[in-house]
Amino acid sequence: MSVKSQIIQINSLSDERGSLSVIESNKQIPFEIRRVFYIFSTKENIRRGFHAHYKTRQALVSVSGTCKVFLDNTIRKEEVILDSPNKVLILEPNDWHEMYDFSDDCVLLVLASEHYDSNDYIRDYDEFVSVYGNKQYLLL
Ligand code: T46
Repeated sequence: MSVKSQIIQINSLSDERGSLSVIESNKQIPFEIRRVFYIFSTKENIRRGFHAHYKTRQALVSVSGTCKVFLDNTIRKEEVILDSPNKVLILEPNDWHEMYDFSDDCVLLVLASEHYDSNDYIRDYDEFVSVYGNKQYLLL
């Protein structure tokens, strides 16, 4: 697990027809993909997320439009702007995250390392700090 967010730039295959981008397990992103979901038609001024995970790693890419992601791993807080279908943000389990400022046309694609399990979520910030806050020295 890292203390800095990992942003991966992938290459598009572009020709006279347009562009195609590829993300494969353990190639462009550092984990096996077990689940794919996407967030779209997000209403104005909505903020989503507000959680970290115990196990799940995720890759976020705005395949259309833009949005912002706030990250907090208890020792650094950071805002990342997802504004390109070739910019992939890797979220580690210890990254508390919130997504906001979705453009009307934003489609946020998420590739996850685990199947859906509601027990893998840490939705209480104090619990998040107690789970990860005193372990950060291990991540440096
Ligand atoms: C995350 C961010 C980036 C399912 O039934 N299966 C699923 O795979 C997912 C992702 C969600 N759900 C259900 C659970 C809720 O009843 O869909 C509903 C909305 O999910 P949630 O409120 O968790 O959505 P976000 O946008 O707050 O968070 C989601 C992911 O859940 C989360 O893992 O990291 O996107």
